[in-house]
Amino acid sequence: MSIDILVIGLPALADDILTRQATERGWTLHRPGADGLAPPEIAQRIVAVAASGAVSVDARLIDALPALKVISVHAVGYDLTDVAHARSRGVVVTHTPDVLNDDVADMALLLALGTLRRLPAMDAYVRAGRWASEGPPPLSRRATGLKYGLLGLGRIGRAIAERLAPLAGEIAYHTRRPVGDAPWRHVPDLVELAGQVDVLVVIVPGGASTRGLVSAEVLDALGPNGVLINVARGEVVDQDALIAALASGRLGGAGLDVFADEPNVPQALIDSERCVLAPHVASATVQTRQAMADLMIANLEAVLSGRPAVNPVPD
Ligand code: NAP
Ligand code: 8YV
Repeated sequence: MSIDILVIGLPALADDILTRQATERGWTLHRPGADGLAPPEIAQRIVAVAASGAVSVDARLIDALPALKVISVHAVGYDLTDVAHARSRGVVVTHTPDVLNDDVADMALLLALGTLRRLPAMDAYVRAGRWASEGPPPLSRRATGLKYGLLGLGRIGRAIAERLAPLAGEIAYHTRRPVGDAPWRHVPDLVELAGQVDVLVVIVPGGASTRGLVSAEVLDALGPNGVLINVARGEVVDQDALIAALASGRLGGAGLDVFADEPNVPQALIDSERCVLAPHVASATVQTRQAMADLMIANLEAVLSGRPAVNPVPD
């Protein structure tokens, strides 16, 4: 009996890996139609969905698949999957945690150092011949010895803190609950943390509970010499407030891998010399995307074989 899987929006490498392995496993892959749903003639047979973390797996899609057993998300962030509704239908939701911690933490460090030392602007300065014609560029800012704050200290947040520890003057963090074994200072209030640090790194899940968490008030507390780094989800930051703070000089700079309406980035951010921008690539290395694809497939294999999922999303 064929096992029919709906594949939605996977990054190219993951799609290639799944396609190659499907044949060996007796899986038949299907793609959604223009309406975003499974083709009607096979919807009744779909037992699994394999989806990027960047696509919505909502109640409408789930309810159109009466035989669905598992939604395997190719991401650690599953904020675009209606987990509550899936569970109400007895559908298991899985994700791909841990294998991407190092890459995302590396990107957070890269964005912090690149923003403070204005690396993209320096690169452009040399390429434009301005060094020869104008002499040395303006001075930038030392990264070592600064006070770094983290919004979020989970799997990736800890990896970021460990990378910052050798160069930071101090590390503090804000989470809803202190992390028992963390050697860094917990600050119960985000605005208070922002007021105490030079660089604030955002690494919390997306979704309703964190939407707009980095508000105009937080950005003002971070201040005109403050730098915001976001490798979480664009929606966690009030993007209009961020643009206004940068334009008015009330915020010193921003390093952003994620945006409110991807892949659309506001021109104000593109034009800002105090921003370093990346197209949601924190996990986008060959090695990590291979590991994520392997984990996505292992989760499919486990649930479709009647075994417990490898990485079910937490309750
Ligand atoms: P995790 O291990 O679940 O950690 C999440 C952290 O966020 C925890 O410390 C949690 O602490 C904190 N948190 C959650 N809600 C909060 C709130 N309202 N206020 C303050 N802190 C809050 O997750 P992870 O593996 O580190 O991944 C984090 C997120 O990074 C993912 O969900 C995803 O959105 C994003 N991500 C982005 C990329 C990229 O390509 N840019 C790649 C991977 C992941 P408490 O629960 O105690 O508050
Ligand atoms: C990518 C991510 O968006 O893991 C996440 O939460 O945001 C990134 O790894 C994901 O890989 C897209 O499928």
